[in-house]
Amino acid sequence: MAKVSIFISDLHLGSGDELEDFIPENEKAFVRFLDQQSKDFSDSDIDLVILGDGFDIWQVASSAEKAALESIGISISIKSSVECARIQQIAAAHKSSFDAMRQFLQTTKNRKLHIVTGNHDHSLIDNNVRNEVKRFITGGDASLDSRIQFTNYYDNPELHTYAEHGNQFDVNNLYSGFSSFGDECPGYYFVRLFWNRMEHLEPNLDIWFKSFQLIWEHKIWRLIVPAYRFFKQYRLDPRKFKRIDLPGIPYFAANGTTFQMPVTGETLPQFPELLFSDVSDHELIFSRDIALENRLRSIYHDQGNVEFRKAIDEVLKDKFKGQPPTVPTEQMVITEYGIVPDKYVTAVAGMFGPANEPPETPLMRGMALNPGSYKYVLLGHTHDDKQVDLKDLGATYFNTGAWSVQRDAHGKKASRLCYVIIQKDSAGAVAASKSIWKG
Ligand SMILES: [Mn+2]
Repeated sequence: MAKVSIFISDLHLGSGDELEDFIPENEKAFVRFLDQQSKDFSDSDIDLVILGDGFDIWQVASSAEKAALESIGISISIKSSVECARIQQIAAAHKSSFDAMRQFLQTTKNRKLHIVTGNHDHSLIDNNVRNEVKRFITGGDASLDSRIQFTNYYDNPELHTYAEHGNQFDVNNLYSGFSSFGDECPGYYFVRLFWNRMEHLEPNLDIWFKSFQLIWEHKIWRLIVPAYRFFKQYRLDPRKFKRIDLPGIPYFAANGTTFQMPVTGETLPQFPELLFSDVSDHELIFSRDIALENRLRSIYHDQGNVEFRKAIDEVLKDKFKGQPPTVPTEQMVITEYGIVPDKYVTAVAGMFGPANEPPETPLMRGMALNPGSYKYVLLGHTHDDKQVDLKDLGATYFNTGAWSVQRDAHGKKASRLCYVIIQKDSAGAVAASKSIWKG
């Protein structure tokens, strides 16, 4: 029988409130997508793989948490019962998706659903949380129980394919013990203490990687002071947890003492150090990134942005203890152009090596992928779909992008509903393709 694996990732099903990223138009497209795959591959064995962040448990938050005046008012402990209740909220908001997954499985017995653990749904490590997800997908049809599998990676030597979510190659979302429930990564605390409160103020800040670009483009100046305040609270929160920060720079050292908190992470694109680190520079006011510095200088001196200027002046006054520097009017010359290599491509290349040996890149599977045996490696997580041929290794890296809402540089909806299909025909030939679902 012909075999096929269908990969999608990063749906980010939420509780249907203002933090929701799986918007109704994407959900309708998902239902139609499953129906079409069901028909297209009616005679095949199908593995449907949700490659991480299928559920956005991090972004299921109570009204009190979203509107909290102080970060300390937001619980950061992970409890199985609370995580299960969050799954119930997600299932209630996305009945059509759960029904569609059930129908997909019920059509023939030759279908499995593999739910790979990501970072936003890392609590899927816990059996109670898994059972809760399973309960809503099966809808009581016990014959489906064994065909829903939870896993930290998808390994299918027959299709020469290996896949995992990819957050372990992103230092802001890296888990020191991925398999243990409750041991959260820096991104978790950032989302619960900072990000959920920002998105509560402006629901259109859907994708936090690009959110500050959106603020500059859309002139959402009312977010500047809350961003500064929330981030400062998050950094100074006395509880012990791993934080996102700029490497090597202590943040808001209290009373002149060095702040002893575990610090990790890397610069977030378009996030100016003025708001997000303790850098106090009289020349580079906003950022050490010259392009961003120039951009924000010109916004500051543009007469049309009085509100931006007022917000920045307030932040500068607080940060420089009442003696704020003057924001220069001239633009700085950009002298260095660096091409940043894609760290995920580097990570994938490092997964390969002699069979049964640990590779350079620690992957969920443990042992290296033997070149020749493995031809396709898939990751999600970045929300940026990609196909890169690793010619030396005779392999291809796919990124499955995202099914949650995405926005372009101008803030317009620009979702790319990416899926990857890897199939083996009845003659034994394996082929892979990446597509964007338009239906
Ligand atoms: Mn992720």
